[in-house]
Amino acid sequence: MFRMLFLIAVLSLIGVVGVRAENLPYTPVLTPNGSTMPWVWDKDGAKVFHISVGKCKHEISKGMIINAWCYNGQTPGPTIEVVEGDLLRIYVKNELEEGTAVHWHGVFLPNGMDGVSGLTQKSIEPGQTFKYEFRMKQHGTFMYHSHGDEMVQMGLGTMGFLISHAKNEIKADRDFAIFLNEWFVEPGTKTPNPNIMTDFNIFTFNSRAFPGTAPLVVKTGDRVRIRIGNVGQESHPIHLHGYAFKTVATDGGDIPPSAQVPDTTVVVFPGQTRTVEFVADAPGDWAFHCHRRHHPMNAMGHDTANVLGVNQDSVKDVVRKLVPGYMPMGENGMDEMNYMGMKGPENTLPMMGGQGQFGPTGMGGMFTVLMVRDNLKDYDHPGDYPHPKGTVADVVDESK
Ligand SMILES: [Cu+2]
Repeated sequence: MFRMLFLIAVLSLIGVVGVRAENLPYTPVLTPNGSTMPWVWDKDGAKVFHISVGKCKHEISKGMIINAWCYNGQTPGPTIEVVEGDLLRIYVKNELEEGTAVHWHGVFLPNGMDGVSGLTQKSIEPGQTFKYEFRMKQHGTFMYHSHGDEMVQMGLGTMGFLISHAKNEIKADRDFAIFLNEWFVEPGTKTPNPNIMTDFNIFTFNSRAFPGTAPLVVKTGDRVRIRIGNVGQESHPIHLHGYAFKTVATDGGDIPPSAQVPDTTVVVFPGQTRTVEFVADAPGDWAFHCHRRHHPMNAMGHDTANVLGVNQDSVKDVVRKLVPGYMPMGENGMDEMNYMGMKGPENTLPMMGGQGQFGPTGMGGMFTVLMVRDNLKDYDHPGDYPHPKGTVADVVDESK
């Protein structure tokens, strides 16, 4: 009996009492490197969520931990997942040292529940708990984020998904949610600088930079849905290799099939969500990344001199007298960064990282891998893709 009660308590905590996963009318959304927010039923049938806004330590990737501002100790905050028609009751406790409010981005609700400090409600002062309550009339991919001292609070990580499934949803086999963000963390320091307006140095999927981003593992033939959200400062053209997808919805609603255009890149501007779908019919390890050239990169100085094509032999000896061990770089490109293993300042990621089965990938930042495999038993990391014989580009002897 005790065991049973314990089990029910645990299941309540993860919010599946009465709605076992296999009976859900939807495929639960996966937030890679993140989590889904637990909820419980209230007596009147409302789904109850608890959010605390506070500070946390967050790992961007192995070797880099930042002082972030978080929802329930995480950035992005846990994904809130509901069904169209649900009554939501959300308690928000402010554990910061300044006021805040939580805005439910894209959601149609009573004006006083919109979560804009000063405009639609009093600010949630430190130590206070506010209750938000509204019925979810829509389905789609929405967001929640700070709407009090936004520049600082969102700049340090206070954002998350609010996903509402349609009542008669076409189930995806794999349904992923990825939040975009960019940060400026001065090399050697730990607190992101929210005052930076344009020159960011860390670019993240769900607040993780490659190689710290979890791969998206799917089975050949799976119907895949990827929901992408952005409340950052920059737009991000998110690109998938090996496939064309269709953008099926925005945070404004579903896109009619007649208006869905096949594409390989979807631009997600600040204040937007985009939901893309495709059938994973091509096995392999397919790159999924932001296509801005500096965004699948980690902490780099952008203000370095351009020495591409410049022979630095003559300056090397002069500089070495001043800076012992100085290594001229960049003459033939930056790829050598991959192989040097140079130690950067404390708490900084190498500009490029990650290892593929053929060597260093020369990637960082907003980058992960869609791993599509035949005959998977589960969705654990499937290991290297076994390329069919004769299908890998390789060196040839040109004399033959
Ligand atoms: Cu980008």
